[in-house]
Amino acid sequence: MIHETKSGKHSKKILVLGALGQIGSVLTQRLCKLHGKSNVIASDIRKNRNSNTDNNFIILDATDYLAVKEAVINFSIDTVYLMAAMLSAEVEKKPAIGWNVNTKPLLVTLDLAKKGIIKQLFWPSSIAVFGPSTPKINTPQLTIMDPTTIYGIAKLAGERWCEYYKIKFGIDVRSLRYPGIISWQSLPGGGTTDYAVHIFKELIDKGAYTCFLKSKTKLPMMYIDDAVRATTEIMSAEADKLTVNSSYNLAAITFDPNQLFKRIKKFLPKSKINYEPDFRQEIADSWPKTIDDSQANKDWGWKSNYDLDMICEEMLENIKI
Ligand code: AKB
Repeated sequence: MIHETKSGKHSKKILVLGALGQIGSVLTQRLCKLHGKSNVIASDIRKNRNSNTDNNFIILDATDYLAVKEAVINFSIDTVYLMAAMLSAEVEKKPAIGWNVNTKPLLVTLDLAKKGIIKQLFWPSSIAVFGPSTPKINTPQLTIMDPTTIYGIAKLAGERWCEYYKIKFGIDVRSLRYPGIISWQSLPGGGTTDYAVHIFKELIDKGAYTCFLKSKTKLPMMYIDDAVRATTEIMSAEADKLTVNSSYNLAAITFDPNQLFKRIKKFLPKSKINYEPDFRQEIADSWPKTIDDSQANKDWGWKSNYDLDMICEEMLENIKI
């Protein structure tokens, strides 16, 4: 259902599933600004102690078909951002739960979209869809995909489901392959790229950080503001401009732990780091180092804004987590 705003413009009625997560929390705030607070329903499986739930917040299990359907109908939702997820390292520890969390809500929402109950759907994919045989530098949009994590396998399967439903049933589902996301609003949990957030907090609090990846492990990364803007931009792009039916490559910057540490040290000169790589090293080694996102640029004008210095400044200024 389309809703009339005060300005007379038609507004979307949005449900965010997983609204308290690393991306979901910032995205929800942005959607409230863009579409009006009353048009955004934030939901998550539980309330967090520190989370900002002053939006219209409901407890909702994204894997529960009937509960999601009921929420969509009761709140006259037309657009769903499905941000509920478990990240790579956590899923390796709990593969069955991780598989369920990362695949079931997508099937739930795709089915509701097929039935015309949801009109537009966003679903996040990841650079984890790539694997050891994928070209690591400037990884193309379409290339070898042989993920070696359950998380990556779930994301790749999800991309295929999105493409299938889009082609077969004409549903409007849009998706991005997020790189590692750097944010100060909430601590990420269970990801392989999370060191790039934890390092800030630890160096501020303790002046020292033990990194779980090797110093020269380059990975594609992105600041939260870029990630959220990419998400809202792809959702407002004209449908006939979108040539990728699965999920778009998305890129901003690439760095390794040593390069990030050196930049932070400029601001916090007494900082120290040491390296104790664990099982996450193997995951990181299987992922690309740089991503070719030229298709996103061509189709809907994507361009990142934040370089490493800008990210460091924003993180050090804002970090309270
Ligand atoms: C993770 O590290 O698992 C995520 C991702 C790259 O999808 N940040």
